[in-house]
Amino acid sequence: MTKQKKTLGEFIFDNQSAFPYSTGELSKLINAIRLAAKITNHEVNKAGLVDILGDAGNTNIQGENQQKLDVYANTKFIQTLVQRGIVCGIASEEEDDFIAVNSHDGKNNNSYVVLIDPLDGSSNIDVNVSVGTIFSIYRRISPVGKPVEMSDFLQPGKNQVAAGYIMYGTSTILVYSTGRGVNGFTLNPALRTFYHSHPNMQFPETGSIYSVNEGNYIHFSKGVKKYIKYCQMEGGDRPYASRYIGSLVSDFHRNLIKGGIYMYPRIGPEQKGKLRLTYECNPIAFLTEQANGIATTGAERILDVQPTELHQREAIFCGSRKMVEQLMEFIATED
Ligand code: P6P
Repeated sequence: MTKQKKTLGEFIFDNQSAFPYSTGELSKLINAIRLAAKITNHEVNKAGLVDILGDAGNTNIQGENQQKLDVYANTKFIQTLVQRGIVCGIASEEEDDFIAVNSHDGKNNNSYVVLIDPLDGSSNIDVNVSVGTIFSIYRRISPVGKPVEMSDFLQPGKNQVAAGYIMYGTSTILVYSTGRGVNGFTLNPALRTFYHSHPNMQFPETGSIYSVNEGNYIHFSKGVKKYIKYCQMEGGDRPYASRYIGSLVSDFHRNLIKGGIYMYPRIGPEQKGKLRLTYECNPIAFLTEQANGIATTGAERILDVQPTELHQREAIFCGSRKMVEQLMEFIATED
């Protein structure tokens, strides 16, 4: 008889004692994210239906005012985290400023802050492409009991205590790390339970998939252009494939399993990246390194970057170790 896979709840409980601050607060936080993921998944999966019904007088299937799904996801993740009184602050792509969360007793004894991209790639919803939620967790650095401060959210990514994503795709999977490897949990929709489907996820040391929006090619640096031509078999017989979904979580998840590199270089006149450092690049970089890959801005390790603004953008190149190292060789010689 095949051994039944552990549920996410059992996994969290079994690993709680191994975590240095095993007060159970982090476990409660991951459990809150699990619940918010189920709520969001339920709504995202009806997106097509809701859109159709939404045309009938602008109401959705429950008769509520139809909300944009990314606003819906934002609301549900914030509500779930606030109601459980387990964080002292939340930052989100959908919120201009961070949200201070005071404990019910008015003091603020919680230790963690969470940064989220509630529904990354949401523009893909209406074409039925997978989208995802990305989350990043830090211990606060301001004094416990005092109001949370911006400095709590502007920590370098290497300070993260946990990070992960939920991908709402052909199946819904929650992938996360608390600094002891990467594990994936697939939702059984009938039982509304996440099961441990992907233990100890690791990037293959190399791969043959490169993910980049080649529509921006003319804006790339010489080194990045050289690497793309290298992938396209210039002077070689490498069987590379270009795979770009336009949904970070989906491209990253595929590359994590099959091997590959995801690139969003600096583009445009201000030569900024597109992705946000604090709630996209940092959690993805944390997972990358935990899965034995490399995540860089092209100039430095993503997790070493000192954020200065909550929504600042950064370039990101992440994935299989040998592929990123090859890219870095071109950047070193050509840029
Ligand atoms: P472009 C989605 O908007 C997103 O933030 C990522 O999920 C995705 O990888 C990227 O931007 C796509 O950007 O400019 O290629 O459409």
